Amino acid sequence: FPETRCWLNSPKLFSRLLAPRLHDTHKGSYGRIAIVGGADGMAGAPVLAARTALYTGSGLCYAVYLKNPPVYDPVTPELMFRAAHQYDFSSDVIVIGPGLGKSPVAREYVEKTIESGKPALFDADALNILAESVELQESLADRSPPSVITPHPLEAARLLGTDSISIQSDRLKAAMQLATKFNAIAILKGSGTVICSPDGKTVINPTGNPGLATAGTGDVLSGMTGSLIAQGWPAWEAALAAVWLHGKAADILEKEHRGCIGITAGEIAPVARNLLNEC
Ligand code: NPW
Ligand code: AMP
Ligand code: MG
Repeated sequence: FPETRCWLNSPKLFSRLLAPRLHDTHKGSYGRIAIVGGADGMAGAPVLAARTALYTGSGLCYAVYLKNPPVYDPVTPELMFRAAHQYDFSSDVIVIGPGLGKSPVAREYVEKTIESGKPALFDADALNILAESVELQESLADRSPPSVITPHPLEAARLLGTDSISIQSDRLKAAMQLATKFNAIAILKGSGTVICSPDGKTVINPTGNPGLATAGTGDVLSGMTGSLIAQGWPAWEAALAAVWLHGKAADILEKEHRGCIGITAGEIAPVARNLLNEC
């Protein structure tokens, strides 16, 4: 891996990509993002992702549910909720997977996302659905707009038809295989997240801590990555920056709480907001 970089200097990356907001500007200038997911029992996952998108600067954030969308989120009433049949794929970026489930209608929305012509991020159950369909895998590999996939080691194992021990035994190789097979930026999550592009760029992220080993942190990462893409960042830079920012926010929370026990996923986005504003 000649191009592997074992560290990132993302604040520099941010200052290059985060243009100061003009005074004469409006929400339409900062992108529209849709998060598709939220099957029964996992209604919180799209909310975590969509709140994160809001906190990291997206102009308009939609959470799209296959059925029974919540009426509103009392903590962030800025979010807009849609039932899937009301969603027309016109957002600037689609994040699909947080709490999506694996129903036939979930599969249909993964297929529609692949065919949407929009930058798209596939996470969680969208990856599990892809793992079970060679047809969907081929259409993902054939699409032209940027794709990002964000598997944890078990999801990566399902995608590559192996087990998580093999994935963990050579994480760089696994990330490269994922990026090549799916023609997507692959974010192989876990301690030392590996980010790989289909053209062979590979980076290992230095931020983050075991406090992130808790429910919903992956859903937050998918919202954060999608949010930067919705705001016009190139997908590669968005992936690098979001992974760095997500881990750095957790490192700040670890200091604040005097340890990494009990960090909750919902705390990450407000800290990431402060980091972005400081850049
Ligand atoms: P083990 O236990 O080691 O064999 P699943 P999920 C492994 C939604 N959520 N290193 C580990 O396997 C998601 O969005 C909803 C090594 C672990 O047990 C999905 O749609 C929430 N191994 C859905 O739930 C909050 C690792 O993977 C197994 C690893 C299911 O997603 C929670 C879990 O994988 C959740 O986000 C690592 N770093 N990380 C909500 N509030 O609505 C993971 N593993 O079985 O695919 O389940 O990831 O929980
Ligand atoms: P998920 O399993 O999809 O909820 O994603 C978990 C998130 O937490 C990913 O961004 C992982 O990289 C991160 N994470 C989990 N465990 C650790 C760890 N021990 N060190 C650093 N990051 C972690
Ligand atoms: Mg996850």
